[in-house]
Amino acid sequence: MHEPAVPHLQAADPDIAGLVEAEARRQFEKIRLIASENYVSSAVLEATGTVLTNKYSEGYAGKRYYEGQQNVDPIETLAIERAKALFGAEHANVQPYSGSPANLAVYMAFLEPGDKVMGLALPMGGHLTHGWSVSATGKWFTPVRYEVRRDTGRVDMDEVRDLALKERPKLIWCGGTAIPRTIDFPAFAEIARETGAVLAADIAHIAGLIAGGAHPSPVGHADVITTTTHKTLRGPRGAMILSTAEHAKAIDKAVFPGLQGGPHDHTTAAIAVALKEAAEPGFAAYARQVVANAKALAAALAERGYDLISGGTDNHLVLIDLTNKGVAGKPAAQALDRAGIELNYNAVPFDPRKPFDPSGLRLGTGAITTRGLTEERMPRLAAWIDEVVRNVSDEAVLDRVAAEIRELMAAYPMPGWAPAP
Ligand code: DSN
Repeated sequence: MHEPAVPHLQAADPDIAGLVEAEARRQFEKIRLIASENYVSSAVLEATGTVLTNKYSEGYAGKRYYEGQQNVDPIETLAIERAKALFGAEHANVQPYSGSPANLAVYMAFLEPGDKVMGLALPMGGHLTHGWSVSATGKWFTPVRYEVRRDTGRVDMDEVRDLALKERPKLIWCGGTAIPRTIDFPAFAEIARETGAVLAADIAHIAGLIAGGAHPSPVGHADVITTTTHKTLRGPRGAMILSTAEHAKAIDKAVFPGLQGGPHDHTTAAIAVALKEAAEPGFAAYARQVVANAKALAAALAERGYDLISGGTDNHLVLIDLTNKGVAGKPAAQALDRAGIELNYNAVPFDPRKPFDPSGLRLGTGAITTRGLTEERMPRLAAWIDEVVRNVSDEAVLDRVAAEIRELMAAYPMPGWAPAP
């Protein structure tokens, strides 16, 4: 059952309570491999459900537009100080509602409409908000896109430099949503310096790895850093912007009043809790284990003939091109979900298929590592994935794998779920 228990919700709204209960069970029983998801601690979960949700706090600590900030000011200040200490940053803003608003704030701080922005193309692993055509950032600014190399599946820094010198963007993004390899922040910084661009690092996926020392940090290289707080960082749904002191004012002004009204104070409190947890020694071990699991899973999949973009992974994320398996990403992802393995279908670089029915699968090990799974389990997990991908329409196989996975996951506790007394 959901933990903490929700008796008032059950009494007031059994429909919603029932669905919450079902979701907690679903999260407990499945192998969750969506690369952008995780399990928050019970403390983070509790913080998000507090009376802080009742409060309005437009402005910043000491300069609010509403009274009654005696407790909210110190909460937000704690979150800011913890973010700065954890990442070694000079400035932190913890108010963005999520990753896309955080990224929009960067445009608001540094660009005028129509200015040129350069980012990794979405089908190559970039993010919508790095100037993709359907996003406001691609409509209201002038996008220039770099790609990964067809032969390596990796970003080629010489190509990025040539494009930046030719196009002279005002803003360069590094980072994205489907990048299995280490991001070369110093090389991006050098290019930004040479071309006079602002460098923004979107570390949403790898923030927890950076905090735990399992991926190099962009601090000292990027002018501004955006991140969600709920992926490998293992906090609530939310976001932060880190920057040098030089850009602090512009960033704060862009978030409020530029783009947002009142911050979500219950989220701010939960971010503060997650940042405290990420500063504890156990978090570095978690971050290392996330990477070890991803490498072990990638190796086991490669052994079974899976075509991995870039040949493997340096972080939490593995991107598979299923073309050689004769099945598209969407039916494979749907069958895997039926069989207790939750991940997402994803475009792969140079994908000939459409984004809603692409060739690939994306998976990540942040959540299963929180559950306590280690490298030894990864060959079995790869075997299940393989069995399902080879039998996407065989209901008996999917049912059997789902039962085996339920049995395995019953041994790995999950914050937010307690066995019925
Ligand atoms: N939706 C996030 C992800 O899954 O990577 C990016 O916005």
